[in-house]
Amino acid sequence: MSDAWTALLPQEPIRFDPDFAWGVGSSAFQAEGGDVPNDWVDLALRGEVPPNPGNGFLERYAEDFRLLAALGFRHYRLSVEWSRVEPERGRFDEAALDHYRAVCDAASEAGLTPWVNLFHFTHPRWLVARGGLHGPDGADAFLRYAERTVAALAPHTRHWHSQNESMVYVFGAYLVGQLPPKIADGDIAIAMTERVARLHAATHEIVKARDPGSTVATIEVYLDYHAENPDDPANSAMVAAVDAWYNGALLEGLATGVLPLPGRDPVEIPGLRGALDVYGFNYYNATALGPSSVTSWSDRPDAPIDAMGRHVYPGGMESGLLRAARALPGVPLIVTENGCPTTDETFRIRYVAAHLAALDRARRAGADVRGYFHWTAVDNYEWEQGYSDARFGLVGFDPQSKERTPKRSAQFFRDLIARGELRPSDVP
Ligand code: IFM
Repeated sequence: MSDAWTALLPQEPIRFDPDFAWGVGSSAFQAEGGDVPNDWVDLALRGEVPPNPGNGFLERYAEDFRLLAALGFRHYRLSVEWSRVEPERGRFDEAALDHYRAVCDAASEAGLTPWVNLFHFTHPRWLVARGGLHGPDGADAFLRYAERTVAALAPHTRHWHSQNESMVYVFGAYLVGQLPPKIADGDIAIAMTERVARLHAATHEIVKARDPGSTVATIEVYLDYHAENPDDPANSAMVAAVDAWYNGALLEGLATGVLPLPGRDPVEIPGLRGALDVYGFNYYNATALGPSSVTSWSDRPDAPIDAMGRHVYPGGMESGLLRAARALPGVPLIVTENGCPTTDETFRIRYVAAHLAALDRARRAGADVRGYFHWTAVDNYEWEQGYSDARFGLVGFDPQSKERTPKRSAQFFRDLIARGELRPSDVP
C-alpha cells in the first residue's frame, strides 16, 4: 500500500452505534434515465452529453431495495423527476406520482427509510421554454410542483429534501455555465442564490404544513477551497470570497434567517432561519483556485487520484463537518453523499474507510454526525461522463439485462454495518 493511503486510513477500530444511520443516495434521472421531457434528454439529443438509458432502477427498484437492506443499509435517498410528474405545465401525471408512491412503499417494505428529494439538477422542458427556474415563473412553478408532490407522497415518506446541492447548482448552472441552463452571469448567480434559499424555506413550510413531524434536511456539497498560491494575498482573498459565498452563505442564512450575498446587502428571508431538522452534508474532494484556474487539491503531492482526476483528501470532510456543526449548533448532521468514481474496488473501499475515519475525527471533535449515505447504490449516469469508468456504485449492472452484481465494496459495507465497527484489517 502506498504511503499516501497509509496516512489516510484508520489505524484503530472505529465504532458506530446501532442507531448510526447507514444509507445510500441516488437521484431520479441518474438512475431511471429514459426519454423524459427534461433538459438533459435535450442535451443528449443535441449530442452535447451521452444519452441515458437508465440503470434499470425504474423497473427494479424493489429488488435493489431488498439487496441494499440485506447489506444492512436502513436508509435510501431518492429524488422525484419533475418532468415525469409534471410533463406539461400544470398537468400532473397521477401515474407518475403513483410510481413514486410505490417506490417509497417498496423501500419501507424492504426496511429502508425513504428520503425524498424534490429537485436534482434536471428541469422539465416546458419550464426551460418559459425561461427556466431563474425566470419570472420559475419560483411559482417549483412551489406548485412541490406542493403537489408533497401532498401525494407525504403519506408514504416522512423524510424530505427540498433540493440537491443548491450551491453547486447555482455555481454550475448560472456562474460557470457548465450545467444547464449553462448561463455564466454573476448577477444571475447571485439572484439564484437568493432564489434557492427562498425555495428551500418555502418548501420547508409546505412539508411541515402537511406533516409537522416530518424530517426536512438540506443537502449541500462542501467544497474545501484552497488558494493555488497561498503566498499571494490577492489569491487568498479571492478564495475567501468564493468560500464565503459558496460554503458560507446558506449556512449563515439557515442559522440567522439573513442571507449574505456577495457585493450586495444581506437579505432577510422569512422562514429560512432554522428551516431544517438535519443538515445534509455531501463531500467528495478539495479544490484549489488560482486567478483563472480550478484544480483538484490535496496536502500531499502523492495523494491517490480517482477516475475523474480528483485527489483523495478526507481532511476536507473533517473540517467541513466541523464548520457546519459550528454554524448550526444543535442541528444534527448526516453525510448525505460520499463516494468515488472508480472501477477499482480496493480504491473504493480505501476511499470510504479514509472518509469514515475523517467523519469519526469530526465526531470526536464535537460534530453531531448521525449517519453516512454512500453515493451511490447501483452504478448510474454521471452527468457529462454518462456511463463510463467514473462508476460510483456499490453494485454493478449488465447494460443489456440490467442484472445486478454487488461489488467487493458492497461486502465491505455489509461486514462493517453488521459489526458496527470499521477495523483497519478490513481495508485491503
Ligand atoms: O452524481 C453526482 C450527484 O448528482 C450530485 N453529487 C455528486 C455526485 C457525484 O459526482
